[in-house]
Amino acid sequence: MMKKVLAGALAAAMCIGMVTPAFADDLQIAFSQIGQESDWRTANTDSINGTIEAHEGWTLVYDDAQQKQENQIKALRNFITQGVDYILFTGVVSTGWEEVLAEVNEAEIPLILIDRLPDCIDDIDYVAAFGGDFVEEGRRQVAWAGEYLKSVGRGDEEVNVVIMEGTTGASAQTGRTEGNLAALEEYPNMKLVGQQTGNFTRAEGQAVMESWLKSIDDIDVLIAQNDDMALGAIDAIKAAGKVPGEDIIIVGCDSVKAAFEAIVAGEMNATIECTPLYGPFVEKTIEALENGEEMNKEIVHPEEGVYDMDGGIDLGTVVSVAAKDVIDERIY
Ligand code: GYE
Repeated sequence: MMKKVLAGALAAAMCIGMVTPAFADDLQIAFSQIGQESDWRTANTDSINGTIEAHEGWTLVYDDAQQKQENQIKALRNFITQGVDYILFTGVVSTGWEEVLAEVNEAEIPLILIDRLPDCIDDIDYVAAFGGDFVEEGRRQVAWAGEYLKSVGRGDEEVNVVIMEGTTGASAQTGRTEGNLAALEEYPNMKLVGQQTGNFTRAEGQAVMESWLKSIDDIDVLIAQNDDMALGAIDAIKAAGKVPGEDIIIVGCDSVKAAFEAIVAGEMNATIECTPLYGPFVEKTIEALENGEEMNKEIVHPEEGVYDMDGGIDLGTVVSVAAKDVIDERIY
């Protein structure tokens, strides 16, 4: 009798929405985000947080570390104390995570690695990993410039190249730098004359370009490891009375809408795609794990394009597409 009454009360509560029907999979999903340095990062946060918040029965536990490793370590320890069900993690830099990630493992909280992967990846347990192929992105940046120069008859001309790097020690910076430098070997006409961090932000990109324009004669090509720095540099180039996209060839990375706009305006030449839209991957992964599926530890790289003024530059692994043809579809 008592059981019946309870069942009745429960059914009534469910009808009026007091109890979510999916109480069996009420999950707390924690995300330790790096900060908010770029358009890419904003889109990444929106994609992941939006997906989790929209999912029935899932609760988001979010922390923005404001670019500080110690804040990320604190956040991870808080997630453990709270007993969350999943942890999503990207590291502002790649070193120094052994201890805290071992604590996550000891607490047996499934760890999903996204974006910037930690150096200790082979020594920790994780259930899935997803992010850009940074070395390939860096290779594509330089290859685009090299192939473009060939296409306009400047393949044998000696050109001065500067590399504006992302946050020092971030896997997105070390990987892209590795790819940039390896590809430069393939284009002997491209001479590296400057290499400095702009920390993945517009403001620092502008400041670094300002100082380069004062100290280096004749910069022909700027490789900026993200679009925000390229956009900051464009402001500096204009302020110095030069024409971005013509006097200086500019290749960014990420493929955010603001970069497409700069390309369409003729002020930037190309951007290598690195998608920030991780929400669907996170959702699929957690759903699969909840269904008892085994995941493998393979690092999943999304398929990504290259966008420029006219399209048609062949980079071996990908052929570029004109930014004007895709700009309307870009949501970030
Ligand atoms: O390219 C940059 C961001 O880690 C892939 O970080 C990410 C990079 C992205 O701030 O814009």
